[in-house]
Amino acid sequence: MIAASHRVYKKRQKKNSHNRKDLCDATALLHSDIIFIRLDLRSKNIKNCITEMGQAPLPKTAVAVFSMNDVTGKAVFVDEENTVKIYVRLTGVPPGEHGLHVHQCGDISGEGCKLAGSHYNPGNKAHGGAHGSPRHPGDLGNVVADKFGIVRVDVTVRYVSLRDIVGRSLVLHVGRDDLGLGKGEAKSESLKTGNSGGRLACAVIGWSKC
Ligand SMILES: [Cu+2]
Ligand SMILES: [Zn+2]
Repeated sequence: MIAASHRVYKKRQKKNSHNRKDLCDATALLHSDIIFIRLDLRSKNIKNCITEMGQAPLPKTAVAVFSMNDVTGKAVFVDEENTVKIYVRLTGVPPGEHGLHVHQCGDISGEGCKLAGSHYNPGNKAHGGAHGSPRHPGDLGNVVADKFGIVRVDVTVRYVSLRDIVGRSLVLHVGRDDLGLGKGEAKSESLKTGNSGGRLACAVIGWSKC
């Protein structure tokens, strides 16, 4: 099989023409009946663009599967236009309200989910609920377990995408989240964590329906 190579285009960039930075060399390779065009791209942006085009689109759904301290079930995250819908379905949860947050890290090993880190809070804002401002993008408010220990709650949050939270963790707390509204001595911690107490169970958020 014979291959022939011809340099068909070569133009040095002009000092006052930044467009030409990106396409400095092009080489056509004649291989059997196929012509391959090789471009030496010198712009990082164009390289990144082509790299992204070559990747499969990200899934629109993620899941956090719980199996810890009698808490089992899952939360399903669905990416929609500018919002993420979260369908929380759990059993084995002590009756009552429990704070629910996306935490910074996806490490759920060790005692009490501590390696999950703090609330996902890239903008360094004060803690809040699932809606309004201020809030951490990881703040999902409270979920309620009924007398049978079943949680069946749907939460919709804005200003966060699955790309931001996959690989992090979802943490269910022992107590109720005060949503940043704590007063007096409770105020300081309220603005950080919502005073929702220890971590009852946690699960890694991962892509699903891939
Ligand atoms: Cu939390
Ligand atoms: Zn928070």
